[in-house]
Amino acid sequence: MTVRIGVIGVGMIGQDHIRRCTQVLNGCQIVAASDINVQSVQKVFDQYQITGKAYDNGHDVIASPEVDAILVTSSGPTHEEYVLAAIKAGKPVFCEKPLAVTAQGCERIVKAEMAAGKRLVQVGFMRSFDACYRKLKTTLSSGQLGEPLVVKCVHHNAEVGDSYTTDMGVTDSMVHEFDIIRWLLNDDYHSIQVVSPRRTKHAHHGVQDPQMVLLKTKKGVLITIDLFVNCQYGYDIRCDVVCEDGIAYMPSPLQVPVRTRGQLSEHVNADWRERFIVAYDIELQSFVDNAKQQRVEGPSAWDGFVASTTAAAGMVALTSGQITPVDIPDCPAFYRKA
Ligand code: NAD
Ligand code: ISE
Repeated sequence: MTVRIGVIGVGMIGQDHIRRCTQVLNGCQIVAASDINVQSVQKVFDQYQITGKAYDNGHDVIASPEVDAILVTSSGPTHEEYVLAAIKAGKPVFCEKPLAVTAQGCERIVKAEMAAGKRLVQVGFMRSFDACYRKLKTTLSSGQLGEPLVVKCVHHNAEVGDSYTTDMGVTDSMVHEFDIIRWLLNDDYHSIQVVSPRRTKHAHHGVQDPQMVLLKTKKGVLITIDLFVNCQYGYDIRCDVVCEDGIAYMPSPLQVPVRTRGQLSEHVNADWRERFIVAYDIELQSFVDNAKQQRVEGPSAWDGFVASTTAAAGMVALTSGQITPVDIPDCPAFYRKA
């Protein structure tokens, strides 16, 4: 069976996912797509020689009887509406992060999915599909380094566009760390603080960049996130875990360090597309394979809710500069993993 996919939003990641569904993955076909700028849909269809229906409204994609499963890749504030509509239509939906831009929006999705009685939502947190994070988790789980004490994360983008705001540092970029560190440590957050250093001259007017976040987990692990979204030199994601009996450093994706002409150098990825290319392939192939079996796995609406709740506390902390509690309710049995 081929899973017939409808895509909502054909911006940067929407196009990249259309490329992978068309040229990389097995068992799926793009049959429809929408964007508020409908001409861009036809352009993407032409680029990948797709014969599909172009709509100017995401609800038409969801309602189409030709569409089995939905990819929501439009801008963050539009996600909630489309994910709720997909749940109502009973169609599996892969939604790029953030699941919704508010914790309340994520909670509405969680409630709608539980009322539907089965998982329909996978959130586009791709890092748990990345080989480097998986190796790090295997090392930590082996117990050879003792208990984790401190996690040092780096999240650097070369640059961001004009529409990027200070808040997005927390709600759009650091949500990846909020999700992956919970997954890595099997722990939940207790508090968050955001510290704002001197601003870079490269930030667009008014944007606080860099930002430094300190999170504490319920077990007392301290996490630092060094976010710098206009670092200029490339896309750099790092994660070092200081444990009782040693330190685990997340490896880099396969790179060959080179010594030549008096220099030692190593390629730095240009952007998230390059750094996580394989992880995106695996997460979407898994969505497609599961959709064939009428099921959904991977990062859940609950994971999306926890990340956005942590981001909401981060927003309070950003304004106050104070250590702010992160209040996450108990995970419902519906989402508890075996
Ligand atoms: P983008 O601005 O390039 O694309 C967004 C697209 O959505 C645009 O084409 C816009 O016209 C369209 N759009 C806006 N409102 C719409 C609506 N109501 N219906 C249909 N289309 C609509 O942004 P992007 O970088 O592609 O990001 C899109 C989403 O993907 C964001 O939520 C972002 O956080 C997420 N993202 C995730 C990753 C990742 O690493 N997982 C990377 C990049 C972006
Ligand atoms: C972007 O939206 C992503 O999700 C990237 O993975 C992240 O690194 C970047 O900071 C975000 O803006």
